[in-house]
Amino acid sequence: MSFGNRFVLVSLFLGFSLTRLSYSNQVVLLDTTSVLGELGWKTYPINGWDAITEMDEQNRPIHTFQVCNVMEPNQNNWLRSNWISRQAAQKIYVELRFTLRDCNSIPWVSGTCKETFNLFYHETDEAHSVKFKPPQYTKIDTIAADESFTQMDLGDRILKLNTEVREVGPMTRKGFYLAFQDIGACIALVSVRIYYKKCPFTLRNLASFPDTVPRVDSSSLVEVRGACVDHAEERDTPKLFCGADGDWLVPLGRCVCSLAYEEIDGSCAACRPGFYKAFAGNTKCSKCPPHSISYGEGAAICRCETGFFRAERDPPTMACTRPPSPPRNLMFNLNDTCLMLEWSPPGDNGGRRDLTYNVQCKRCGPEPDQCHFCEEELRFLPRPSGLTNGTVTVMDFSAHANYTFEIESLNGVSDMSSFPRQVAIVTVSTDQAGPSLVGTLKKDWASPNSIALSWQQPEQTTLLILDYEIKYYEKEHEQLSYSSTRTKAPSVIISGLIPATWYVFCVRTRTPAGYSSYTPKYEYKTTGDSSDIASDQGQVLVIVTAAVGGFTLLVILTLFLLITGRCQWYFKAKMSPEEKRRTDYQNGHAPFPGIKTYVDPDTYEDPTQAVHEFTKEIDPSRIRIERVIGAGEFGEVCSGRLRTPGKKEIAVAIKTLKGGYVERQRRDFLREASIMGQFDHPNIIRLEGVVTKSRPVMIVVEYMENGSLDSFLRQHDGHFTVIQLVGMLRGIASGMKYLSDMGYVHRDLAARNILVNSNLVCKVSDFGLSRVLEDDPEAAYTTTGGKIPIRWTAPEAISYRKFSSASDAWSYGIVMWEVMSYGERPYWEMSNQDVILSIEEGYRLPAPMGCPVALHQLMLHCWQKERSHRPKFTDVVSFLDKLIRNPSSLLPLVEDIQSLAESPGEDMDYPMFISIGDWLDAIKMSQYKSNFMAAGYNTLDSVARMSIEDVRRIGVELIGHQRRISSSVQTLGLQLLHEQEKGFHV
Ligand code: ACK
Repeated sequence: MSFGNRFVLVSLFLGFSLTRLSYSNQVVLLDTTSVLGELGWKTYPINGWDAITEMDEQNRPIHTFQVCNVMEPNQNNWLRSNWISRQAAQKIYVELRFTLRDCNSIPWVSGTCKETFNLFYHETDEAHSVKFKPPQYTKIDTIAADESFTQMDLGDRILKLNTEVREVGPMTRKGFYLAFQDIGACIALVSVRIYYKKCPFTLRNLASFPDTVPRVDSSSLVEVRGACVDHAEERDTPKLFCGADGDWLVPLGRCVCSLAYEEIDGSCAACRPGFYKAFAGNTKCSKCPPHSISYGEGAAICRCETGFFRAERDPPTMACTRPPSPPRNLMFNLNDTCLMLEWSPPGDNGGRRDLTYNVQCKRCGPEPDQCHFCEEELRFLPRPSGLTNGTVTVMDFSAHANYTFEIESLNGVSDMSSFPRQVAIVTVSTDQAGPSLVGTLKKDWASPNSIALSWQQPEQTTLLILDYEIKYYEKEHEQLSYSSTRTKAPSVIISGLIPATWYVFCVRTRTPAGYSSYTPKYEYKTTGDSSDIASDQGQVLVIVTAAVGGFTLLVILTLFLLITGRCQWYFKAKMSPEEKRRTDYQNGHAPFPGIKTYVDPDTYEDPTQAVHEFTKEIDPSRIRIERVIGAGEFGEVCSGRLRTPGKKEIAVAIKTLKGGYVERQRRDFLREASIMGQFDHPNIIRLEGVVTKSRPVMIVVEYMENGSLDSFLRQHDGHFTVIQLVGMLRGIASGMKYLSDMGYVHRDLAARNILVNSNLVCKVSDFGLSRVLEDDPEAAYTTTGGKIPIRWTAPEAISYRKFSSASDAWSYGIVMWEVMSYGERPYWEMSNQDVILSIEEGYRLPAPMGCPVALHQLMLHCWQKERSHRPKFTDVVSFLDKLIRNPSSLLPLVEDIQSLAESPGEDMDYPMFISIGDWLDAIKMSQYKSNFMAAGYNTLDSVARMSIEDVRRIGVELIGHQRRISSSVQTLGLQLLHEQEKGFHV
């Protein structure tokens, strides 16, 4: 018995709605509800499944398959689909919609009625002519109804439609068949839908991701790389992962809109006119900056308006700018040695901050067409171009010339404008500025390590020649360093040169009106080879030996003068035997407890670290350089002003490091600042800060109006009271006490290294040199190879470089002598070797004229051979304090005491001579007695005036002998001269 027709009627009657939702992540391989024609499925046997096609309300066919052979046992009815292409599917889903009759609701069917059916599939590559062979089919599942229905339900019009979905896979063949096996149920298969899942095409983060089929293994994801949409570019690789259910998971990376495009609704659109976008990114297009415009769509940069420019490094976001107007208020200030040009910034800086100035110089003859450019001839400080402040100092200009200076303001777009540049112009005549030149240089003689040069005095000079400055340097190292020395005579002997080396020499005159230009360069290569350095030391010994004779002469001569009662200024100093032995501290090892200790910058692995630690970096815009006041070893020393926010502007001295330095020079230059920066005392020159982050590198210190103590005293000879002088000495001692308490040894204490301010306060300066004394013009090489300012240095420091606060105390004694003699040169013109020998012999500088006994006693105390016997600076300070408190203690003068001496010749240790013969014997040059006689030299007075030329002329041919005699003659001559200046006569 078949119930088939009843089912059909019922199904149509109930009018199932088979409308389906479409899922974007499903690819449908078959949907029986959407097949318009015949399905063509096969049934076995013929009387099993019934294919019934009806039309729905929209006249679309509804394909159903029904079977209901519930009354007969052993049912085996098959329904087989057509071949279905797998397409890209790896796993397929079969969705069945069906109704199933409850067996209990059918009478007399118990035992034969079933409530399930079976679902099978068979994979095959062949699409046609495949015979149905049930054993080839693989069972997918037994399908039961979640809900079956009864006859009563039908009466009540309740029909229960079941939906079951089964997964099948992995599929490997091109296609497959589905088969439904009925074993005696009452079923109506209303629809079959077969699909597979995919992750559908999507756009995320401006990248597109294609349709992607997930893996069969539901636990692993498919990684998919996205492609940037049009006008977008990758930032981090855009990625998505396709999950088994066709969902996109874990978005990574992104694309961004390219330049000239911005994101609008998930895609990249071109910037509108008047807008631009210079960089790829997630930003919007911006309005064009001032003085620029974009006409079309999609601008990456806006074009500058006419007359405006963008410098190469200007960002596109910056406004377009233009060249500045010329500087204003150009003025000059001409003094003895330098010309200062000063101007105000331009009225219009063109909209930029990178304003600089260039100076162009033209020197013109009487005719206008006789002009030439002259930057090369002059020295500009800080430089002729790229100036950032409205000032430049010009040096080395010639007197009696007309210079025209053009100052041009520039900024980063000046080179781009084709308009002629505007400049500020000033014409300067140097008629009154400087003295005339000296003539060319001439070599008199030379040795491997020295040279004698001479030159003509300038002819028509109305100005007094103060001295000549000789500048020289190794030709190879022109840019690195040079040395200079001064002389009053138009000749010089320069020693300490390196054998077999090219040197360059030039000279200029100094007058009260300033310097002349330098002479043309004179180049000379020293003779010998490097081994001559050793023999050079041999020569020093020869000179020493020779000097012994010279010194002996000096001593004898002195004693002679003492006997005659006319010499008051050179005597053997007596040392107090009662001096207590001082230890330790005088060896320079033990800084005062509780006081900050000096840290040697050389102990830093990185010396710039010391600079950072002990100095303040100054922004160069706070410094105004006003004029050059001198030449330091590393570059010019200038005076100027320093502005500090919230403080009063102060006067400063600025030491500059000249261009072309090597790293070692920069380090040595800044070393002084690292030292000075550690000190804080009213008698130590105060460091304001350094400029290391821009050029030129500078050290800025407090300004000392009266400059160096030695020249200051020379200029004011006899002007001060003893108390004023003692006040100065007290200040220096106090500064030195502070240094020694900190454990710092100065090594180059001398009046030239003391600076004086407008209140006569003296401050110790020049700290760079405690390690190298290379740059002190007074420093000379010793036989042990070091360079030492012999006249100021304690014997133990000269002989074995034992520098300590006690050796500083010796130097302090010399400074006392310099002060009390108003800047006289210690040991006058005696040679360094003679100084060494005379000290060794126990002789000490005599008291200068008008020197209180107490002060000379203190000097002698400082010059004790045994360094531990010398006073500490703390003793010096309290001693001087006592003198200042009790001025009457300063009344007794040394000359008064000496005039009371009964017998000045008592302590004579040396034979006395007054003849040329005795003198020549003393210096072991007796063989030349007849030469002197024959040439008419028969008094010491006449010998004292001899030049080395004269010595040569009388027939002394050996260079060594010429030197020995000259050196002794020089000593003799200077002593006699000194004697005469003081009103004594030999
Ligand atoms: O003798 P002066 O006038 O004093 O010439 C030298 C010149 O610079 C080269 O060193 C002067 N000088 C150095 N430092 C200062 C300073 N802090 N204040 C004023 N002048 C200085 C020195």
